[in-house]
Amino acid sequence: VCNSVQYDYYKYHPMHEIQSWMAQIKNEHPDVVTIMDYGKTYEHRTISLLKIGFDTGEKKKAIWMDCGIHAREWIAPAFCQYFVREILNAYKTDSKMQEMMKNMDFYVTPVLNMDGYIYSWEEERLWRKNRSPGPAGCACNGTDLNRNFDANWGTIGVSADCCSNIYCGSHPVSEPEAQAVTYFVGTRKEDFLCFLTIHSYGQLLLVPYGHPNFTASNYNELMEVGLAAAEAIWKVHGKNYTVGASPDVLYPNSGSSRDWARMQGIPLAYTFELRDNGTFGFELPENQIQPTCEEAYMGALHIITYAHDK
Ligand code: ING
Ligand code: ZN
Repeated sequence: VCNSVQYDYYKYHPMHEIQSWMAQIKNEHPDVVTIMDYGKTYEHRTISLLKIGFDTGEKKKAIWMDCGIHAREWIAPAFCQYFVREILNAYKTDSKMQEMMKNMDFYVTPVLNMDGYIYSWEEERLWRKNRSPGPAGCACNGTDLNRNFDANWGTIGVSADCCSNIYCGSHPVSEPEAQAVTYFVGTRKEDFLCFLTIHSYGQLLLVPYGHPNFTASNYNELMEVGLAAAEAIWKVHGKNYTVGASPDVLYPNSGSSRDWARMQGIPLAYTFELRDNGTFGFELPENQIQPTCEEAYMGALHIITYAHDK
């Protein structure tokens, strides 16, 4: 048998390799994986996700996971790829994963901010935002996509200065990458049990809302499930993840995709902030990819299993 080349999950990969990896995953698992294109970046790249689940002919529930909304957080796309490999390995032997893939589809976007990710590889390692130009008269590029969603947009923890790393854009959902998620998830919002958006760094599990004046109606549930997920993470390599709403844990913000998803009625919306705590920050060494992914997988799996069984 002619086996495809082994993909190294414990290295960071440039965008074009991640795209060939997606095609390879689909070719290796044609029965459970499809690729869906659901938008364009500012620079006209096609934003794609992997849809993973058994085609049962029934209407299914869904899980959302996106990685790489911020360009420099390279461990996030690495995690999405690891997550996909793990669930595709698990279902062959694990009856629980089999059951979940019958009842739910996993929608995984390995790199949402593709333009920014490429820019971070080729021009400026610590680039965060997308690559769209600022308003007329502004010399800087880029909007913070995690301040651009229609969730108390522009009210707190943002900047109106287009040179800022937390520039929220000219209006809610002004950016094509935010539009893509808003449209895809918004038109299927009843299907989604869970919305996981993956960032680094800080070792946090953040729950809605980023705005201090609002509390999610299921805040207690979000905290209980988040704390149990943090415990599952801790059990793998002893890393502590802090759970809470961002105003309580760090600082408030508005316009995040997680808050938007919760406002759409998706009950279990979390931001993962993966390793580390600041020693290496965004430039997490490759020898930490494996342990970071192993522990985060157990955390994500806890939330997803809870969402499924509920
Ligand atoms: N952090 C997220 C950000 O958009 C966040 C989430 C918001 C954390 C507010 C803490 C407080 O800023 C990163 N690392 O992108
Ligand atoms: Zn981030």
